Amino acid sequence: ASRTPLVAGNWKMHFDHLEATYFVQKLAWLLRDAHFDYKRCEVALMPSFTALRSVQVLVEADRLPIRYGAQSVSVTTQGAFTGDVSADMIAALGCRYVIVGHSERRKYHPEDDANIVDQVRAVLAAGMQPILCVGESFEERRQGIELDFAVGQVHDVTRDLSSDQAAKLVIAYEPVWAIGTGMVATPESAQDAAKAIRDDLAATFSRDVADGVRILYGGSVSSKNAVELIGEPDVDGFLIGGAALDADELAKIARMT
Ligand code: G2H
Repeated sequence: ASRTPLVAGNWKMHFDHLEATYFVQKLAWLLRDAHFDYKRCEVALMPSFTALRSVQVLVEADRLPIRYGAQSVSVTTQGAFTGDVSADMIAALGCRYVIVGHSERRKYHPEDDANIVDQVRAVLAAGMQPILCVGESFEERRQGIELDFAVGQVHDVTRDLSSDQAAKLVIAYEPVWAIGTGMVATPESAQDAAKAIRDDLAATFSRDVADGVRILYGGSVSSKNAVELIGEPDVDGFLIGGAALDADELAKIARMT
């Protein structure tokens, strides 16, 4: 399948708008210096809400081929929801992606499956692409049910979508035990999960849809493990936390992908 890989930096709650613009300039410079081909591999950053407008201004002014997006979204379009940000507001900032259902959101905020489906719908309705995060905790892995668990999390969302909607998804397989821990999944287990997710998409929709959806690996990705992981046929890139806070490291990973 001809899927363009995606390297996406999830900055979580790091970088104010000035740090964010400094980072984007540095990353763009590093990649330009390395003659990086953005058509071969897409690069995206997920800043905090407060930095999105500054990133947009910089990207548009310098015509940078770097994409960006948000880390979560409200399920409602507007109204009395103090502190929430709508999909239309995010789309108005030129965002292409929104991370949905990251394990940290599932843990610290009341984001259950129904809420996550609604976020996916909100993102799609606003013309953006959700990066849907799934993945088992250590407990499910210990029980040997990690594949069923991750596939189940995907299925809970996709069963309510049309084929056209599913085709716009990006899925990030992020085993919770690997997030921010330095413990990375083996290439084989990342491949097993990505393949199981893709097979489920094929069964729910079609082989065509399944072959077009990018499935990323996330969890302690660094320039030390990226090459092996991207060698797997169903791993189409990365969602990167810690290593995406260092422009040199992120540029390195993008060049390897
Ligand atoms: C997983 C990942 C980014 P890290 O949360 O989504 O973070 O690379 O720091 O494990």
